[in-house]
This record gives sequence, structure tokens and C-alpha cells, in this order.
Amino acid sequence: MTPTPTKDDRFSFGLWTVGWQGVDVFGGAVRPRLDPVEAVHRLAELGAAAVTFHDDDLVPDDATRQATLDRFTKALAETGLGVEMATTNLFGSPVFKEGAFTANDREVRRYALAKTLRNIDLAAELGARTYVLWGGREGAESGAAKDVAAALDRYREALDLLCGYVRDQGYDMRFALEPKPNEPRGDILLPTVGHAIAFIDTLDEPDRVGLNPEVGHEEMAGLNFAQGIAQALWHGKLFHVDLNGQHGPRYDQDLRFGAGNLRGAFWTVDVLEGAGTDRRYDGFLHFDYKPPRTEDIDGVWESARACMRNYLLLRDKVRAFRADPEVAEALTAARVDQLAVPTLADGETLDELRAETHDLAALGARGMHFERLDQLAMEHLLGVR
Ligand code: GLT
Ligand code: MN
Ligand code: MN
Repeated sequence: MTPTPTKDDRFSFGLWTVGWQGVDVFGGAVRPRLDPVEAVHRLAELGAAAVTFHDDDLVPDDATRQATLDRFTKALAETGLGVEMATTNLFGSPVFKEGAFTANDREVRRYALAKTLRNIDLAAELGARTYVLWGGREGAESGAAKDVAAALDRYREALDLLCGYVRDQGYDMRFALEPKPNEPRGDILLPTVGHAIAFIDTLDEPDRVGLNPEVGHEEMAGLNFAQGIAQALWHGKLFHVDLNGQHGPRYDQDLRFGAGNLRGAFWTVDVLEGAGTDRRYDGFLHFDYKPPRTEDIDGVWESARACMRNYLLLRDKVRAFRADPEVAEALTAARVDQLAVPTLADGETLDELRAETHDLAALGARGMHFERLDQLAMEHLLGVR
């Protein structure tokens, strides 16, 4: 079976992903710069529906800005690709070495806001409805260097100002915060999905702000990504998603989707597709990965194709798992359906609940049959069912 992605699958890629030249802490570029116009054409051929960008990926300097935008919008029109999300590079320049919206230096914070506002205008012009904020430089390496409460005040101030701006301009745009626990800063503010959800509640316009969780970022913190996005969905906060792969808690690997924690990817697709629930993610399926340094440009396109192919393969597996009558039976045996029933029935009192008697020995001895259920999932994943 060869699943082929189409625009209906709503796959999207950051220009910085396929365009990553392989610069890392230990070595320089291994690939030449990729023209964004070339990226648009190749991604369209592969079946993607949209691209995303940082200001600096697309328009790194003012001298070439208009000419680049003319060529880029022409490529979008020719291919039918959209721009679904945009974001600001608030981490690359030495200016941001100590943060952007939460830098101690007030002048840096003012520049960060101005840079973001300028790119929001471009994002709106190109039709992006999601604006991602990844605060990779917002944090510290040592305790006294950062007043965390004051930094969160400034983070909130920045979000409130940005929301107000978008509202005043009448842009149809929402913000998505992208958590990450560390790297490049020693410890980053809003390190996980949970921290970010709590922070959003303190904003002036909480409805305009949600999340862009990334697989690898949650797994770097030892967390379960599928469970994290399930909670984000429950809060109505899964505005966007960064799909990639990661091998456990180590540096941010940004592997192609499906590589690394394959079982985690299976459950991630299960949650995104809303299989077995009435909650489903309806945004773009965005890949934020880095084609390894070992690859030439052919390997880059191979890995981009693989991200989409792995998603489609896993989607088939998840659907087959959920449609399997033996799985339905195993779910019932595991009493998964009982969890949807309120613990106290309508009209029932706590006194009635307390008056109930329980055979604790029998209750404690009842097996949950989870191993059978999980083995069924494993066998679907292994392709033997
Ligand atoms: C950067 C980071 C990603 C973020 C991007 C958005 S840029 O490559 O590693 O996780 O999603 O700013
Ligand atoms: Mn990452
Ligand atoms: Mn990301």
C-alpha cells in the first residue's frame, strides 16, 4: 500500500525545516541555501497543502524583501499552496541572547515586539490564521539572573499587546504558544503544555491564545505527548501542532515524524484523529523537523515525503484498530466506557454514595485487561492484524 498525500490531508511544513542547512553546535552548513520558491514547488509536488515561515526565513533583509515576496506569492498562486501559520525569529540574532519578550533589557523587549508586529502584518497579508510564538530564548541558566514573576508579567504584557493589535487591525488570527523545557536556554519559561495552559488563563483575551505543542519538546521533558495534546484539546487550546520524532529525554532531535518513539506517534495520531472520542483536531498537520545533516537535497525531500507518509500509514493503523470488533470488546472489558459515566448520578446525594457498601476484596481483585487491549494496538502497529 502506498498512501499518497493530497491537499485534503492538510499537511504543512515550515520553510526552515526542509530549508535547514544543517548548522549545529559542532559544525557548519552541509547544504546550500534552499530558495523558498523552490521549497513551495517541491512541497506542492509531494502533496503538502501549506507552508509556514519565520520572518527571517522568507524576508531576511529589506533590500530583497519586495522582490522575494513577489516571487513567493507567485509560487503560491501557481501551486495552490497556502500560508497557514507564521512566526517570528526571536532567537537567532545576538540581540536575543538573553530573551525577547522577557529579556531583562527593556530595549530588547521593545525591538522584539516591533519585529513581531511587522511580521504579523505580513502573515495577515499572506492569509495565515495562526501566529506561533516559540520563546526559545525566554529563560535563564542561573537562578538570580531572572526574576521569574517579573518575566511572566512581561510575557503577559507582550501577549496582551499583540492580541490587542490583532483585534484592532481586524485580523482573523489567533496565537499559539509553543512550549519547550530547555535548549537553547538552560531552562525556558512556559516549559510544557501544562505551564502554557495555566499562563493563557491570565491573559486579557484568553480565547485568542492557544498552543502549538511539539512532539519532541514534551518528550524531552519525559512527558507523554498524546496525553498532553488530549488535555490541550479538552481545554479547547490545541490551535496548532508541530509533528516530529524524538528518542526520549535528550537534546531536541527534530527527527522526521514517526522516527524515534513510534508507539508514541501511533497514539498521537489516535488523539489527533479523535478516534474513540467526540473531540478531534481540525487544524493543519504541521511538520517541524530537521532533515539530518547526513542528507543531500534528495534526502531532504525523501524525509519530507516520509513525514506525510508515516502520518497516513499510522492513520490507517489507528482507524483499523478502532474499527476492529475485538478491540471494541477489549475496550469494554477494560471498562473504558465506564469512565464517561458521572461518578455521582443525577439527583443522587453524597449521603447515598457514602451509604453504599463495597466488597473491597472483590473490587481489589478485579483485573483491568489492559494488557490484552495494548497488545491489540501493538499488533495493529506491527501489521499483523
Ligand atoms: C525553531 C524551533 C521550533 C519552533 C520554530 C518556531 S523555530 O526551529 O526549534 O521548535 O517551532 O519559532
Ligand atoms: Mn524541536
Ligand atoms: Mn517547533
